[in-house]
Amino acid sequence: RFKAVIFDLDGVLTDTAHYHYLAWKRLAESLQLPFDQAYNEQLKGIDRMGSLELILAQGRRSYTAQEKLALAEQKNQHYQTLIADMTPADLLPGAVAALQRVRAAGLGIALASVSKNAATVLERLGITGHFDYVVDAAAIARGKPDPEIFLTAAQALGVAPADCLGVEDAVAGVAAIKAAGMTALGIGHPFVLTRADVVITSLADFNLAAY
Ligand code: G16
Ligand code: MG
Repeated sequence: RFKAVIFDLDGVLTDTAHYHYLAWKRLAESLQLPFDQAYNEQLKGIDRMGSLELILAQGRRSYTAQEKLALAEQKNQHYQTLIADMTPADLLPGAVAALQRVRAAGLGIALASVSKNAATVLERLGITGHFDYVVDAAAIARGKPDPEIFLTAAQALGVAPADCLGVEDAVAGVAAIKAAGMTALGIGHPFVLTRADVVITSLADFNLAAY
């Protein structure tokens, strides 16, 4: 019943969500700010500057715009060091099979990641060729939970939002899919992704006909 599937990257196709966590943790520790996995849940799918604001909000002092840019750049350097050694072995179980099944069913495939490193990660994973369209994060004005990134992907594929299945591991991402008027497939836990239409543990359980 769908005409296209729009995938998130981090935490769906590969576990860069963990690398983002490690990079933010290193930055938070250098600033002596509290940061743990639970707080990190709120950051998933949130863009770089938005994530930084959430981390800095844990402390008392205020930072100038210039300081914030420098801190975001530090985090990005930690992150780029972590992703430098990624290979196709870093694809999550079922990721390539899911992309192949969507393709075999004749549906369009797009990537909706707010990460400015997404193209690099796709290359390292060797899956760039699976996508009809990859949204340029730099061209997106409003990050998740705003629907803009998913709507941009649907428009580029020439498909109505109602005919799209969005796949997300983040609370903000699921909210963006629903705000776009699409069906949301959550990857993770139903207690966390309460707004998803269906939740599966990983793409290893992906069954297009069931959604
Ligand atoms: C991802 C991550 C976020 C990260 C964002 C920006 O979004 O989930 O944690 O803050 O990218 O990444 P970068 O700093 O590389 O631009 P998504 O949409 O892929 O889940
Ligand atoms: Mg994600």
